[in-house]
Amino acid sequence: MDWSEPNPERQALLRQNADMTIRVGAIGAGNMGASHIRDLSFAVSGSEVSVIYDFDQARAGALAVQVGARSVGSVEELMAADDVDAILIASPDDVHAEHATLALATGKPVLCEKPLAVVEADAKAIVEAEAASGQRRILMGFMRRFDPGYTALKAELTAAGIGEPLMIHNVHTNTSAPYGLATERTLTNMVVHEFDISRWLLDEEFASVMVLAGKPGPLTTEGERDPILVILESASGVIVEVQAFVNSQSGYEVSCRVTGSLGQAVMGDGSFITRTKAFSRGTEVPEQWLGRFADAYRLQLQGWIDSLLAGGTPPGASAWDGYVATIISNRAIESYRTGQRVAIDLPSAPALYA
Ligand code: ISE
Repeated sequence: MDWSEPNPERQALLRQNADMTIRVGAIGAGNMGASHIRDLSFAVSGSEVSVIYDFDQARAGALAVQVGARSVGSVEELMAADDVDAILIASPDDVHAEHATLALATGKPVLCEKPLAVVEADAKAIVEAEAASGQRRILMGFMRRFDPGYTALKAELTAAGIGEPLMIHNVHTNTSAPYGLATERTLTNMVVHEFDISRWLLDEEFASVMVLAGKPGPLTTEGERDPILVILESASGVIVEVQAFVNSQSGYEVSCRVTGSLGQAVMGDGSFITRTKAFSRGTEVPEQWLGRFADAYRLQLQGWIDSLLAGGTPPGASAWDGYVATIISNRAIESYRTGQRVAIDLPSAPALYA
């Protein structure tokens, strides 16, 4: 069932549970965590945020006051709380795996921000633990799968649209390095989105990856490379390129051009207004991603809450998808380090993810 669009079946299930509210415990009150917490409190129906943890306790406390939650002093306390039905993980990338492992052990449903893990072995352990539990509890925060732009693009990849996809070119820029620039982090934090969304668009796996790091931009940290070009080849031979530039200074942009067997489809940068003024014409470019993907984040959260109220499997990317994205990013790091094209061999998926 597609939980991201209103439909009668979904509405009937929701009516049955109309008096229920999912109380979310949120780990992380930074940029992303605060955005999710506000959405779950004010923009999504059927949810509230009951408990917040952040390593910066003042930040957690201030946000808790705004949304009518309470803040706690540890992750363990949050996870065990009786007034937490579901857990949101929006902590720093390096501790996602640790928090997802703890959250799985509680048996509560989890929305985990990307990446599932920075290191492949950690992602593998989470998938094994979830598979052993026999139930899909983790929804991965690959929100682009809910973005109206990407869903419209996927709809083009049919005989009625541009036909079979043959080549994809992505551009992904950030204005400046959000947490200091390390090229390997560009792969695990930023290009990980393209690893996931391209698998989803193509509906097939990747067979190899190659990272090319050319001339560094003027703000690139000594010893690091930015921008980079990542070239993936799918099992059937589709070439997917990702041009990633963390320190672009030009603003935040995500675009995707698919060359198909019958035509081309381009998802632009999300700017819908062209202003003409003072004898020039142009569009505004956001500084950051929260605005560009606001709908995607909200639809993802609503889909998650609806699936919990209806007792169904969460929509969107699974822990398995998170694991595959981590494997690809780890092979991309190997390619960056060695300068070689690196093969991607995926293990077979446990039955839970079939
Ligand atoms: C950030 O962490 C995100 O997840 C954004 O969606 C992405 O576009 C950006 O490049 C990342 O730094």
